[in-house]
Formats: sequence, structure tokens, C-alpha cells
Amino acid sequence: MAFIAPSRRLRRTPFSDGVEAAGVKAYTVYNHMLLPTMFRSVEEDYHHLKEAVQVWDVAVERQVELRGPDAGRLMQMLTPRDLRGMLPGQCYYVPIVDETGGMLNDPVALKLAEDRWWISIADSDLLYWAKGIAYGYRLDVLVDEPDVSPLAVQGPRAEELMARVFGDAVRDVRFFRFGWFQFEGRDMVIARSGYSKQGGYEIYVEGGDIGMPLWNALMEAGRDLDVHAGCPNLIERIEGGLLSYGNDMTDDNTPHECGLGRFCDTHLAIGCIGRDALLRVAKEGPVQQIRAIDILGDPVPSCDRWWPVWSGKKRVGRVSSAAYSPDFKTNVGIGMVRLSHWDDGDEVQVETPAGMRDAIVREKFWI
Ligand code: THG
Repeated sequence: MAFIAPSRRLRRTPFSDGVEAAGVKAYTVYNHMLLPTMFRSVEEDYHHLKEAVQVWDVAVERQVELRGPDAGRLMQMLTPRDLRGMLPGQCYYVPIVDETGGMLNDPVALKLAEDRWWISIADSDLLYWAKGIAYGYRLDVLVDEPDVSPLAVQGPRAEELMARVFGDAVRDVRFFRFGWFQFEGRDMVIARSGYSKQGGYEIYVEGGDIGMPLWNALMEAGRDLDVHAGCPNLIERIEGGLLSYGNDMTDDNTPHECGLGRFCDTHLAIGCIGRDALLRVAKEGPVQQIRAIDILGDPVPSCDRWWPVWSGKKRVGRVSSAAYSPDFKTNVGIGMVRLSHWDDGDEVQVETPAGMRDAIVREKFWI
């Protein structure tokens, strides 16, 4: 692969100077912005994430802010998850669907106040869908992308590091809740969340100017904890079954196909734009679904296109993410598999660039 040419359309983040100083080795592009994918090596980063603590530049998790009297109404139009019981201070993982029930995004929504929400988006331009709906329905709501850049602190020592910088009260923040904390006199939302299964926090840094001071403070406070710059780790997120929008699912998939049915209350989600379509398809139930796929044999190359899944001569699915797991000593994968072959233990073949491989479909992910 050649290099990617920098330009103003490929946005840097408030933490990019720190990321570069830490020796970033690879980036991807996400929401038109740089997302680090590797520091030392994907495997070294993986072991370190599970043992210590990492600071992640996840500014690519852009916020779509909804502000005004109709903010809650617009939020409910976007998702089949019932939001009526949600309180300020809570985060919800919410499928976002279009009028056909197709997935447009799978963000974390934060309810800041009755009339103010942040939608912390995955890699698709949700801002325009939200603006279009607000305008088309003449809603009394402001929709924009504020200067907010999440910084994640992930790993088993995350709580200790965060307590050193923000005080012991951060220890009391529960999973998928957030509170307001101060750094150098600036208010920041801090949630117990993040794109790993190792535990940790996400700091919603408001104002790019405070980004590097916070980055440096975390690095200094965590020196004896072996803190290191890190990033969402391919191996760990596959082990944990954390989905990647645009890779593991697209707008061709319903939330139910994505295994996100547990985040839908379609009957109760009155106002959701995709509600009727989802109720229709829910009657029959999905005919394909996301599964963990254990690909046997030597380490596979990285998955930059869908790999066909076969049962003999019949195509029964695709693999969308794969990596060799040092802890589980097998290739861990995420794929979409047809109903006929989605039971735990079902044996299939995966057509990888390294040849045809035997594989086993699993109903549970590794962590
Ligand atoms: N954090 C924030 N924004 C994000 C992500 C994030 N935006 C982009 C991307 N990640 C969106 N996708 C996901 C996918 C999974 C989760 C969050 C965002 C996630 N899932 C947990 C799980 O599946 O175990 C918990 C879900 C729950 O129980 O509610 O955290 O990571 N700010």
C-alpha cells in the first residue's frame, strides 16, 4: 500500500501531535478524520491493552448534537430503541435506521438534558440524515457537529489513572453513565464506556485547545502504570464482538441481522422512521445474522473485503473482520451467516486470500 496524501479534507484531531510523538505506525480514515490503528504492532498493542492502560485518540467519534425543544422527539425518530425511560447522565448504544429499517449508524447516544443530546457516531455521515429530518418535519431543534473530541482511557489500570487526573469521584461513574468533571478549569463529560472489553472511560473534550494539555497530563500521571498511546485494537474488538459499521454491517442490514435486536423495542419506539419496516421484517425474523467465526489454521491476512463463507458449493455467508488471536490461539472472525448454518458448532469453509479454510460458527464471542 502507498501512503495517503494529507489534505484539509482528511481532518487531524486535537490529539494528532501526541499520536505522532508516540510513534503511530498506521492510520485509517473514519468520519473523514485520522484514526490510529497501530502503535508498536497490533499484537503488542493487544497485550498491552489487556495488561496496563492506554490513551486513545478517538476524536473520530464525532458528535451530532441535537439541541432544542424537539431534540428528544428527533432522537426517537432516528432509533427503534425506546428512549422514554432514559435519564440525563445515561448513555445508550442505539441502532439508527432508515425508512427501510437499514442500519445507518450504531452510535452511543448521550442524554445531556431533556433538550440536549450527543450522538457519538460510527463511520457514516449521520449529520445530514438528522438535519434532513429536522428540516423536513419542521422540528424546533438545532443539529450540528460541535467541537467535541472523545479521548478514551482503556485497560485494567484505567480507573487508577483517571482518578489521579480527575479525582476519586470518577471511580463512582457506572458503566454507560457519565458525569461532569473538571480539568484545568474546564468542564468535561466523562463516561464509563469505550470500544474495548477491558474497561475504561471516554472523556468528551470540548474545545480542541485543551486536547494536548489533557493528553500530556494523562501520559505524565500514568508513567508508573506503563501508560501508552493506543487505539481500538482489531484483535481485541473481534474477540469482544464489537461491530464495525461499514465493515461488519451496512445499510443493507437490519439491527436484528446485526445481533442488535436487544437494543430495539420496535413496538414501543413510536415515531421511529424505520418502525413500520422493522415491524414487517420482524414478523418473519432475520434469515442471516452476525456470528463469531473461528477460522482454523495459520494466521490469516487482514480482511479488507468480504470473504465468502461456503458450505460445500453453497454460499452461506461472509466474513467481514478477522485476525489471529494470541490468547485464543486461533483466527477470530466476525461474519454474517445464513440461518441454515448459524447454529453454534456449525462447520463451514471460509475463502481467504490465503486459501480455503475450515471454520466453525459460534453463537458467543470470545470475551
Ligand atoms: N464510544 C463512543 N462512540 C463511538 C464508539 C464508542 N462511536 C463509534 C463506535 N464506537 C460506535 N460503535 C459502538 C459499538 C459498540 C459499543 C459502542 C459503540 C459498545 N458496546 C458494548 C458491548 O457490545 O459490549 C456495550 C453495549 C451496551 O451494553 O449498552 O460499547 O465506543 N463514545
